[in-house]
Order: sequence, then structure tokens, then C-alpha cells
Amino acid sequence: MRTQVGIVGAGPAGLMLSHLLHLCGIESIVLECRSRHYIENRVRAGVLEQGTVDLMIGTGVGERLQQQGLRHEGVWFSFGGRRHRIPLAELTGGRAITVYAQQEVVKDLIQARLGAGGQMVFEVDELSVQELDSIRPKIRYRHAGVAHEITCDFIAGCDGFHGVCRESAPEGVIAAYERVYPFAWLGILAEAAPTSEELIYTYHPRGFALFSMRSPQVTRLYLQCKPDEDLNEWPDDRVWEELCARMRTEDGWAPAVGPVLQKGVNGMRSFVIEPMQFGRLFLAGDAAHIVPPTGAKGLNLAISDVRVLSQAIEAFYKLGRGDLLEQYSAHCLRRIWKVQRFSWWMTSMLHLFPGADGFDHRRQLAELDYITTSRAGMTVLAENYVGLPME
Ligand code: RFL
Ligand code: PHB
Repeated sequence: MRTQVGIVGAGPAGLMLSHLLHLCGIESIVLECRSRHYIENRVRAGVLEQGTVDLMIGTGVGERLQQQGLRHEGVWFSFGGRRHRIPLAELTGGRAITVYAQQEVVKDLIQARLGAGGQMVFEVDELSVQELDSIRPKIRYRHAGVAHEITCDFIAGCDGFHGVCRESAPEGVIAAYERVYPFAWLGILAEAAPTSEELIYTYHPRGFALFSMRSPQVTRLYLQCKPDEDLNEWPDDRVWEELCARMRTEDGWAPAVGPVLQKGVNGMRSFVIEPMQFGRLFLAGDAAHIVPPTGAKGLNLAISDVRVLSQAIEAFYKLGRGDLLEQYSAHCLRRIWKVQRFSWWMTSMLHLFPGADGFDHRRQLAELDYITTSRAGMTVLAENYVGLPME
């Protein structure tokens, strides 16, 4: 088999890349180790930046997003028993975030690719990438017990943090920079009408908590827990008790309690590789970087990477230019490091760190006070949260 761009991974990065390439007449094949059903039901991110929303609408995959997405023009920070609103749209010239589940983005992109006759293979096994420094790199894999090989012009490694592509570059050519945080998030999806129309990030002496949602009937909540937390120790009643203890405010606000539909624990890290390319292998999304979820940036960064990559690949085929491909990593990393900084900062401001003392606590409160009262402070938060411009 032969294709122009072989794409490993059908997450938001791989699917959006395939879609963008198709729109400029470039052929790709997407290879995914999980089933279509699995990836269409995997509960993950929920917050889309303005630029992600604009890209989906502008490229014809925004119909359901426009019908079902919840546009939020503000976000709340709660501390010392009080909630404070940051008016995102007012501070950023009308930009906002949209709550729309990642698995819905995945469904919309799969639908668009299949509708356009795109090639996707699910449930592949034993995938490997070969001859990366040649002009004809190859992807080998098994599907339904049969071995296959695809000869490509380029390979896009969009296979997430645990994928195989990043590890396939020779030793020593890629450097990694990392911070692992001493806590995790326990997240639940609950059948309960959201009691706030906008997200609430809570700083509390018992630990961080986050109120989010997926629809007018479903709430999404998170609480800071130990990195190795055992879910068996968290029956639903205990989760609700802890969430309410952290989130309830002086004015009596609290999340509504309801049946828990899903529960999970996720570790937190900041991770970046440099460069994000080797020969004809280009890494994008979680395969190249991880952010702690506090800034709601992972999915959005994945989308901004593949936007840059699709433009570089288009310039190669249409204009015979290789320079944009050469600059791919440097171009993406400028934005990635700013988003890393923001995600690290939000995480540091809002979580309880082991060993923190009264000084740390007061410093965090002062920072929250500043970013919710100073117009300059609020603007710094707002312009990062709705998404820095895509250059
Ligand atoms: P993905 O989505 O992990 O997709 C990679 C795909 O590659 C497949 N794969 C392979 N396929 C073939 N062969 C192999 N050897 C393979 N190995 C792996 C995998 O099955 C998978 O389908 O990466 P991508 O596309 O880079 O997308 C990144 C996002 O998924 C991720 O950054 C976000 O989910 C992060 N994130 C959030 N991001 C936001 O922008 N806003 C949020 O509100 C937000 N909240 C979150 C989050 C992530 C969370 N978890 C579970 C990590 C909340 C949580 C709890
Ligand atoms: C979510 O709704 O899943 C969500 C919202 C904001 C975050 C992280 C996750 O910062």
C-alpha cells in the first residue's frame, strides 16, 4: 500500500490532520489500535478554545458543535467561600470557550472522513514505523491477523503519550523536559443538572475542585486526590461529600448531586519533547507534549499542532517548499511552551502541595485575589484561557 501521509492514531490530532489534508487534496491513511466504538466513547476533555471552534466551523465539521456546544463568556474562581467571575469575552474582544466533549469532536471528524471516502483502519496491532530518515518511510502493522505495510511520503505520529512513534526516533535525537505533580484528579460524570452555567475552579484548604459540565443534564466534576488514589476507597457518597465540602460557598451554592455515570483517576504531568520531528516523522498532540488538565489545553494544543503541520505539508506538495516542514517543531514549540507555562501556573495556583505551609497558602490566596480583581490580572488569565492566537 502507498499513501502520501500515514497517520498513527485517531485521536483529535490524527483525525483533524487527516481532515485538513483532505481539504487541500492530500491523501492520508489513519491507523488506530482501538475500536471505533471505544474512541467514540472515551470520556476526556470538554473545553474548546475559540480558535479550535473557529477551525471546526471553518472546515465544515462544526454543525453539531454549533447546535450542542455550550458557549461560555465567563469563568469562575472560588476561594475563601466566595465565587468571583472573570468576564472572558469582555476582556478579549468577544472570544470565549465552548464546552463540547472530546468524544463528540472525535465522532464529528470520523463522520466527515468517512463521508469523504477517507481511509481509516481501526483495531490495528503491532504497529511500527520504519526508515524514518529516508524519503519513503514505512508503517507496518497487523490487522485481523494479516500483516500490512504502507509506504508513505511522511508519517504523522499522533498516537498520544503512550504511543510508539516518539520512541521510534534513534536514541539521543529527541530531548524530553518534564514535571510530575504530587497529586492527581479524581473525575466523575454525573446525571445532575449543572447548578452553575459556567465553570468554577475552586481553591480550598482540603484541595482543588472543579465544576464543569457536558450538557444541560450532565455535570462533570473533579477533585484533587493522591497520585496513587485507589478508586475503591471512593464510593459515590464519599466523592459527593468531598466535592460539596470543597465547593460549597457562603451564599449556599453547591453542585447538585445525582447518579454517577463514570469515575476515573488521572495523574498530572507537564511534558515536552524537542524537537518534535525526526527525518520524515512528525509528532503532534499528546505524542509530543502533555499538560496538566488545569488549563484545559491538551486537546486544543493537539489541534494547533496539526494545523501547522497540515500547512507545512501543503506547502511541500503545492509549492515544493521544504522549509515549513523543517520549521515545524520550532514553530509549534513557541506556542506549546506558552501553553505549558499557563497550565503549570494554573496548577500551581490552585492545588494544595504536600508540605505547603501558611506562607504558601497566603501567597496562593493573594494571587487568586489579584487575578480576580485587577483588570490586568484578569486579562492575563482570560487571553490565555480562551486561547492564544494561532500564528
Ligand atoms: P489521543 O487522544 O490520546 O489520541 C491518540 C490515539 O492514538 C492511539 N494509539 C495508537 N494507534 C495505533 N498504534 C499505536 N501503537 C497507538 N498507540 C496509541 C490511541 O488509541 C488514541 O486513539 O491524543 P491526541 O489526538 O494528541 O489528543 C490529545 C487529547 O486527547 C488530550 O490532550 C486531552 O484529552 C487532554 N485533556 C483536555 N484537553 C483540553 O483541551 N481541554 C480539557 O478540558 C481537557 N480535559 C484532558 C482533560 C485529558 C484528561 N485525561 C483523561 C488525560 C481531562 C482529562 C481527565
Ligand atoms: C472538563 O470539562 O472536562 C474540564 C474542564 C476544564 C478543565 C479540565 C477539564 O480545566
